[in-house]
Amino acid sequence: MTTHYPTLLNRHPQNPILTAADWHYPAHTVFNPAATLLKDGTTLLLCRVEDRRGHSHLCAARSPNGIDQWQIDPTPTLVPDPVGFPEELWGIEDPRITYVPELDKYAVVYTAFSRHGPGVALAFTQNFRDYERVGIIMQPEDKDAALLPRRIDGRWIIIHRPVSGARAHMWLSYSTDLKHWGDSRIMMEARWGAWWDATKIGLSPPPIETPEGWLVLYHGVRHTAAGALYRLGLALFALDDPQRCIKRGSDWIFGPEAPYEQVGDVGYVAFPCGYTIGSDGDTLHLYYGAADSSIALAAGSIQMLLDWLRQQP
Ligand code: BMA
Repeated sequence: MTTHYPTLLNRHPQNPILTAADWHYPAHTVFNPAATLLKDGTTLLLCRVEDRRGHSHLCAARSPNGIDQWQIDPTPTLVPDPVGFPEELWGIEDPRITYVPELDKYAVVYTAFSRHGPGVALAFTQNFRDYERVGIIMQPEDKDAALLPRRIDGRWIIIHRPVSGARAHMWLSYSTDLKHWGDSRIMMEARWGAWWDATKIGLSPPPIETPEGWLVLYHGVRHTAAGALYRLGLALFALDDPQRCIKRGSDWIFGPEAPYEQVGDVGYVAFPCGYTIGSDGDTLHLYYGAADSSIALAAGSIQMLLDWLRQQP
């Protein structure tokens, strides 16, 4: 698409970088992956895999360069456990990974699809093979959650997205033990009317910690006569108080414009759940689900995202 708007995130020419055809066992679609860089420099994606029942589980894919040569687990990595955790009855979806230095563990926050709707669940892992489940931490309807990597003023913070009536905003909740959450506060509201992010917004990947604040990529859902359009925007929150929004961009910065984002099980969806940061400390590798069907990669500069945000009205 020709445009005079700046391109802040560049699609990788090999997109989509992963599809169900790469899997070693029957998979209908693979999308909405969480991402992290392991200590040895390997990129790990925890991919949402949907089967032909419509239920999802998570499967890890590892690559030395984050682009290709993916080693995909031969069997599902994290499968729903509806006996021990009834909230996982209809699958687990859309993970977000946060490495927590205090625990030397990765927190995986995911959507547990219960009989009563989607809620937020938490598990910890050190190796992406063995998981300790905390279980459901936010009852339905709630999703799009991620943990911040450290305590602030002694408390852990989770960002999540409960639905209230027809509207859905981003909230923050606090905990001292990572199991019991409360003191919930609105972090950022969906806009109204014609806005690209009217009515329903949600966190995309976990916030990016920068010297200027927590850089948050969030998705906005625009309902049109043709269906929903998922696009991405930016906002910055105070490092010592993530409830405080320093700046919110007006324009969306990334939307479903490539064919693989427009055509699939759910067309016109670009849905990132994870990123890695390059060795220069600035290059953002954003991993996203394309049209609820495949996995794609886009790259940008964190500094350029911050500069763009600063220039927004
Ligand atoms: C959202 C989430 C995502 C999905 C998107 C588009 O509500 O459920 O898993 O990618 O819808 O279908």
